[in-house]
Amino acid sequence: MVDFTLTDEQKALREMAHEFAAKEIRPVAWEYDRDGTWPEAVLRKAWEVGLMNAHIPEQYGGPGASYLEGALIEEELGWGCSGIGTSLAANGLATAPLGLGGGEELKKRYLGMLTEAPLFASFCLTEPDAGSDVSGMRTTAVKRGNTWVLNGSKCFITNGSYASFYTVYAKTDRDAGHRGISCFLVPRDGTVTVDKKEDKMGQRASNTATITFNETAVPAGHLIGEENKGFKLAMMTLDRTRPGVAAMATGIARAAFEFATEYSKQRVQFGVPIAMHQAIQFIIADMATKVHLSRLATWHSAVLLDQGRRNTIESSHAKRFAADAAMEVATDAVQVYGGYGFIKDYPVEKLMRDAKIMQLYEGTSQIQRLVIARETLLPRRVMEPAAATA
Ligand code: COS
Repeated sequence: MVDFTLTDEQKALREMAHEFAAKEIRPVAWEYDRDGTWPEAVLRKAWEVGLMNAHIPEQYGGPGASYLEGALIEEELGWGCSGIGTSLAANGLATAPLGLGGGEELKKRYLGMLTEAPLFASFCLTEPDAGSDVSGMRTTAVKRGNTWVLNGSKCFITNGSYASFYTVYAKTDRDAGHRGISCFLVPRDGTVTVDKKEDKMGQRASNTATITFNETAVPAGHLIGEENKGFKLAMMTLDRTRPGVAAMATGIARAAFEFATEYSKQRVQFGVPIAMHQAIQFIIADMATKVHLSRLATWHSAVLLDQGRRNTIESSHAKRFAADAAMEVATDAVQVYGGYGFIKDYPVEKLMRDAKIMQLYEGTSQIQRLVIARETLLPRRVMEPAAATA
């Protein structure tokens, strides 16, 4: 049966996330954007009300929200401010590989750490010379006795400056391409250097840093999943997190659509509100359609995970469509505002800057198309294990 009706609990969760976004995020979002500062007070409050780490299962102290529920939260946070939303969601990305492949001790300790205090973790995949091409990474991990020793640098790491631990991908067999990558849990210690906080175009409230590992040793038990199986773990992680990114993009698009709609009812040109002109009505109509379809694609990709099914193509559909739609809708919102849209005193220029990253992070729109094309032309037959909740 196909049914998009939310349960009363899901509606209440969405309402709670919306209230938080309206009362705690919106009033300060433009200030944090201007200053590019870490929104610590907001993040702490979000942690207290349970809007961080929603994905962590109950046995590790989290609420164990479903992927659909996670998407409901992320759309509201994205509506409030996607920079702050990204900071709030990044623990989900960092801990997804841990939930999928981590040993019980590791999960207890590190998932538990995030639910006991408002702490952060980061996902370390991208390198200066290995963005879309994950297999090109140069960070290495070498086994020495009972430890793994990591060396290398990761860039564009969300929450990197504030993370207490990192999930890090490294080459454990340099000559084996994607079959020579493994994933490790790396606590922050004296051998981990954090630098180069990026000065970004948008999502300026989120922290983005470079992390360097210099002879960083972790116990053998910190290997997540199997040795040399890290690439698949990364792909399975992205299957699980792209619905959340699509939800965040839907939130940006919805915010831009709402601002533009309201403005079009108030702005008078040629003697009538511009909403009376068909030129504007058609822009508003296309915005409404894009928000609606972004949400539908997002929910579908999340629900498949909740049913324990593979969602690779659906999560790429959702991420690609919602990210491109957010960019288009935010750009059109600026168009509806006319010259005022270009001015920082008005809200939509921030949304246009924020939307851009949605087409870039967690796989560019071109990478999503690549995945969609491969899944269409040459579908993988291997069934992955049922989705874990983290
Ligand atoms: N789930 C499980 N396994 C997957 C998978 C998925 N979604 N996608 C691919 N795999 C497996 C393949 O089945 C293949 O397995 P074998 O080793 O058994 O053959 C292996 O992984 C390699 O797959 P593929 O040949 O498709 O890998 P490519 O190197 O061509 O890369 C892309 C594929 C480009 C899609 C991948 O590198 C990618 O997603 N890049 C973008 C990374 C990204 O999003 N970065 C953003 C930063 S992270 S915030």
